[in-house]
Amino acid sequence: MILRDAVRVLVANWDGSHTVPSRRLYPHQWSWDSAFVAIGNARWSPRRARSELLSLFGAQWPDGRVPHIVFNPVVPDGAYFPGPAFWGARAPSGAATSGIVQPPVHALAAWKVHQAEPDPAFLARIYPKLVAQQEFLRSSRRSPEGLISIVHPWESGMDNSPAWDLPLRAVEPDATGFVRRDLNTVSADERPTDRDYERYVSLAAAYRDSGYRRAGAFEIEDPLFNAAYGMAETALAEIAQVCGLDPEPHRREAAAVTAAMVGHLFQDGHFRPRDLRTGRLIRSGSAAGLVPLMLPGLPTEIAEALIGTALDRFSLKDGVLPSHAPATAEFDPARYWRGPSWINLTWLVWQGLRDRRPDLADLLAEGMIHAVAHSGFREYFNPFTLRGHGCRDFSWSAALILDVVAEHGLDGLPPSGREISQKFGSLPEPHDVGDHVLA
Ligand code: 9WN
Repeated sequence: MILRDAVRVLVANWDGSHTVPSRRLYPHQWSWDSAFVAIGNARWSPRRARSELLSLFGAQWPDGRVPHIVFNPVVPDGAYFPGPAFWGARAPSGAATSGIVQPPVHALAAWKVHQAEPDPAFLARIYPKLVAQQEFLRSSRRSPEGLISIVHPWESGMDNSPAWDLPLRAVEPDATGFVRRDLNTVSADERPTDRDYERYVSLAAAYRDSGYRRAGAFEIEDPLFNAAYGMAETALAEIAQVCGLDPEPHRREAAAVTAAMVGHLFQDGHFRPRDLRTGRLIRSGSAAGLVPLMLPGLPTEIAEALIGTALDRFSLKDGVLPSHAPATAEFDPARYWRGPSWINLTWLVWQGLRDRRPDLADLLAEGMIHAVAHSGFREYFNPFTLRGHGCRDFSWSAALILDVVAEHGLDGLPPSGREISQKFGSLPEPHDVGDHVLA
């Protein structure tokens, strides 16, 4: 049932060569969404998975950047804000795109697609594009400490994280009266505030006006983004080997960024973002700080400290990962990236736990399956009640569940899974819970 429904969502969101994250809320192609979708599609249609990645990289810029949105020309400009007219950018392919990026999880996706159905020709085709993506980040975004920076909260993928509250205060809001489209689909109390949007728009406009070259008031070294960059090098080493190329430069780069993260971002049992404007670490409770668990070269004592943090501050034993530590003042269980559980973030941490702590990885796998069984393929979930929030039929929630089930199984959940069921078993069925999503 879950598997069939997941495939149904992915088929409904398929646009001929790629998948939209959500028909109404996000009706174009998004960068890291496509990587997650490819990972899931690899489990039932490797052909679609390859097409998903190749279509995204078809809109790669000459400098190697992979834009965070590739706009579908047949979707009206007003369907999403900010649309193509705002960004004013085009890839050499002719596609209208945004000019910012998202976490580079694509090399990992390409490697997983190949593992699901070996296809050296696909790897040979995508490898140079993936390398160019990394080179853009190295040449345009790397600090002397060896860490990659982001220039907009949208680049983090966790746009409305409380971690960005402080750095965003330095951004002058744009009050020119643009029209938000997201509130046509999702209730305002589950989305960023208007003030947040005014700052997002002002920052994006300033970056656009510099020809997409100069960072504005927001410049951050984010642990999730850097972990994705390091994982990409690890995956590129595997891909290079299949392509008969030298994997060593990729291994060295993965080791270097891992060491830089440990040296500069690790503090008090957690990886923190660093604000390049102040030079200070941001003491936030974002679950982004757990994602470096994915890095195979992370020293054991650091990984153990991180797992301790996940257990103490994120209650990982409950099998559900909140996007922000529940004990913090800014935690909100229903608002976009400020506390709800997201399947992609949980999946990334699950990847990092599978070898290190299979018992905890199993709990997270069961928690993800339980969330979608309870509330459907929603965009995010209340981490205590599993009530669904944001849009419905969200592509990466469906796709990554296919990957989790393929690895973990579905039936015969061990006792920990039954405990989760007992905990949430008395809640009403998904469609009776009075969702905040407008019809
Ligand atoms: C802005 C598509 C994207 C995700 C992001 C998520 C959200 C966009 C928005 O949706 O961001 O890029 O309009 O809110 O934060 O991670 O890629 O699903």
